[in-house]
Amino acid sequence: MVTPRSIRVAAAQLGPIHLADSREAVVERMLSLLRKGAGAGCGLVVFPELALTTFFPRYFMEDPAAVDAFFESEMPSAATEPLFDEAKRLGVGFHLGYAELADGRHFNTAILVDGDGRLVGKYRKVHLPGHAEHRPDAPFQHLEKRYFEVGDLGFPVWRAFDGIVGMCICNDRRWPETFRVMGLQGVEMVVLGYNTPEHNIYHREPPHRRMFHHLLSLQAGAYQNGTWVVAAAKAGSEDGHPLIGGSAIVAPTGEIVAQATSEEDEIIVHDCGLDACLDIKQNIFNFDKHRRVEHYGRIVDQTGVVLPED
Ligand code: CDT
Repeated sequence: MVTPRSIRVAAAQLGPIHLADSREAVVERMLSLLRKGAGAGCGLVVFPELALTTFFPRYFMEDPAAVDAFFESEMPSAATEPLFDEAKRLGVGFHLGYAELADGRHFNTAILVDGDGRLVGKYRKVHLPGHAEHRPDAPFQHLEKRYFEVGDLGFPVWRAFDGIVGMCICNDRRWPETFRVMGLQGVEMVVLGYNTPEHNIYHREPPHRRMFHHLLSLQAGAYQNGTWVVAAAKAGSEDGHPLIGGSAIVAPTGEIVAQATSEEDEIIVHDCGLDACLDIKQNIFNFDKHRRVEHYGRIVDQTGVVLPED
């Protein structure tokens, strides 16, 4: 008899982290969420993007040392070692986003660690939103293009947790290409963290629309690739700068099966049956049968829009 494959997973939302909060204090909060996840029987706990500090790309900094203070040059670092140790002791895997300084290069990075404490994989954010130049007139900055290089690892997936797992980070979730590249490798669960400001610096829009687009992106990515999606927010007001909550677990049908209700530290849990991916993968989105790559050339040959001739 074939046993059904299933991962009980927690999205571990973090409430606000202020500039004055130490890494050690944040890791204490993460340990509490990790233990809650383990107590609920989870095999995997998903933490947010840049989980160890405030969302620092909102600040313009000229001093490279001030920027580097937000980065980790080793992982585990002294501050995060307790998280690795406790996860291994509990037999729980985790996903963690952090700012990575690697041989002088800066990336917005996430890792996946299994229940034995083994590093399964590393992902570096590809779609960096925002701008590189200081915008003194804006109410806050979004300087990811200044502080990070574009990720150089692509969108790999890994065999882990009895399934096929991939990662992306925040803005990546808005791009169908992100999910499709992993879908083409048979991904069954995409885990991701995000810091999404409640206000759009480019044009006015109500906060409910920010939430709508966040959920729309997760749900579309899940359904169109027949995969679970587990998304963990850093939420709430960081030194007066609000971030949306809405951490969610989405089924391969595109339906939301669990959603955070607060903008504080909170876990949401779901049993994700991996064979639930099969109906979508083998039918409506059976890539092998139905994709028409001969008509998709523009997706990789062209970056911006090319308008038709007048
Ligand atoms: N962290 C991150 O990628 N945030 C972006 C904000 C976009 S507005 C510049 C997001 O897509 O949620």
